[in-house]
Amino acid sequence: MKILMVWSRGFGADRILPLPYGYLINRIDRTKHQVKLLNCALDDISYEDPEFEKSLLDFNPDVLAFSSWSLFYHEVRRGIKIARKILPHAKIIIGGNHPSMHPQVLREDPEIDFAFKGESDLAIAPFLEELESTSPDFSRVPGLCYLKNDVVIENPVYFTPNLDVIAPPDYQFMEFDRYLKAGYRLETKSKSSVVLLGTRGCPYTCSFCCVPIHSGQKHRTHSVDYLLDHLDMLNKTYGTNYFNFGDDNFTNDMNFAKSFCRKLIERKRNYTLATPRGIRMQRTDQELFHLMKEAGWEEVVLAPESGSDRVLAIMHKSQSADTIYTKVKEAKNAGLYVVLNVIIGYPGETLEDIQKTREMLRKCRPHFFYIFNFNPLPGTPVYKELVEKEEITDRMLPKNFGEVDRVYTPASLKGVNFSRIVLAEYLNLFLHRPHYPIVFAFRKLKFRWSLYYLYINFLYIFTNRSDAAKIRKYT
Ligand code: B12
Ligand code: SF4
Repeated sequence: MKILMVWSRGFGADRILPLPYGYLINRIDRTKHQVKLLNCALDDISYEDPEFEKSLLDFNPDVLAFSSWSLFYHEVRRGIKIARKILPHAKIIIGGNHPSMHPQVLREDPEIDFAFKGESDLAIAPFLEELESTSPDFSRVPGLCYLKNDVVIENPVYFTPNLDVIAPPDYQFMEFDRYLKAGYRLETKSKSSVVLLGTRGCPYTCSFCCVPIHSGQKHRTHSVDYLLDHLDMLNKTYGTNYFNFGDDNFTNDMNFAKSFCRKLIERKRNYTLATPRGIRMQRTDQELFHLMKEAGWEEVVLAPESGSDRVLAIMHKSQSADTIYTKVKEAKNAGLYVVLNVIIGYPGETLEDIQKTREMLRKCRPHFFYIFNFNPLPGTPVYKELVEKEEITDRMLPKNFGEVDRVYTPASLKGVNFSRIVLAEYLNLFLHRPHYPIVFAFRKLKFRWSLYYLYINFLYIFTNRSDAAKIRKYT
């Protein structure tokens, strides 16, 4: 069969790699199937471009694959509609975070033939076998979703307990060298950075998060040797020396994290490590921070989410606001640069709660922080709750978390100028510790983006449009 894997332009070539396809290709027998990647992000192709149509017609695939996070589904959905018109007989399949959390896409967008839930590494080969079979039995494909009599059938997902059976992604197929040439860099000015996963899954149940469902509640780790060899392979092949662990909860198994650091120190590599998606505060201690520093971490991202215990309880964060003070101190003691992530505008949050978050940021004095808008992500517990209460529609899609317009604002915070709050906190940090944000900006070469961000916030303060929440719908 001919399979065309489509990677949407919206993912961008500067920060996000087509990791799903890098993993899936390892599981497809290429002596039997002809597989091609249509990388619209790297080649800057929009679905409306004639080049997209030409690529589809030239290759004429039997299977057309799409991958999507909810954030990017606006665009992916357009691509699917256009592709269906160009290739009426191809099977259209979709995987990734969005269909995984919201398999109802099958009913909402009937152009899609099959959707995949959870991780599909071990599902893709059996799926292709069934697709080729004269009497297919799709019920045996883990995580596969399809329509039967207008009802969405969802096969149980299989999360492999032994992550090492999953080989590192195929970087050649992902065209990693072209990414590097196109300026891909993640969290660093170094041109040779990469994102990789050392663990999958998370045992916590924060109500805004899709990870426990999408990646499973059992935290699974690769072996330390597998990971170190993965780093060395990337360093040897691509000169990569800045490694971002994109894990959801890298340090959940602290013994694993410590042993990873120790072995890396023993190997005497000069790598820089990072965990840009944040590490869970309770899954750290002073020894771990010291080991991370020695192994090559320069900064740690921690996600207290809120300085209000009331909001933390609503979020099911299983953490108290006090923890953050100790953890910031420990990380700073180890010589690490500390970045905090917080969310504002959570359902049930009041101005008083936001005030507590602001106080926490001022007292902790991290080197930098990000204040994100709350975005209800499809399929998460909080999203379902808001749909039930009819506060949002079931077809609502999130926006980029840093955008000024909000997709949802709780009744308790209607009329609040969020941009003013965000800007005030950045100004406060700047006034009290001017070197913190400046060093941060220069380390990451994101200075023009910081200026742009401040400019947008400034604009919104004076036009007072920050509470103009717009609900985006599919159509
Ligand atoms: C690592 C990571 C990143 C990396 C980039 C990863 C990359 N690919 O290069 C970085 C750190 C850059 C990043 C950034 C962001 N991220 Co992020 N990220 C992740 C994370 C942890 C893993 C994503 C990943 O690549 N996994 C590896 C691949 C192999 O797994 P996968 O995509 O799930 O694919 C598997 C299956 O889904 C399936 N599959 C996928 N596609 C397809 C297609 C077909 C046809 C088939 C059959 C199967 C299939 O098979 C794959 C193999 O098993 C996820 C959380 C998670 N656990 O999923 C969040 C996540 C995707 N990120 C998220 C967000 C919000 C962001 C940011 C906006 C954060 C921010 N506030 O700035 C930014 C946006 C980036 C930007 N535009 O600048 C959200 C998305 C929410 C949503 N529902 O849309 C997630 C889900 C986290 C969360 N807890 O909510 N992220
Ligand atoms: S927010 Fe972090 S700790 Fe909470 S469930 Fe998601 S990955 Fe786990």
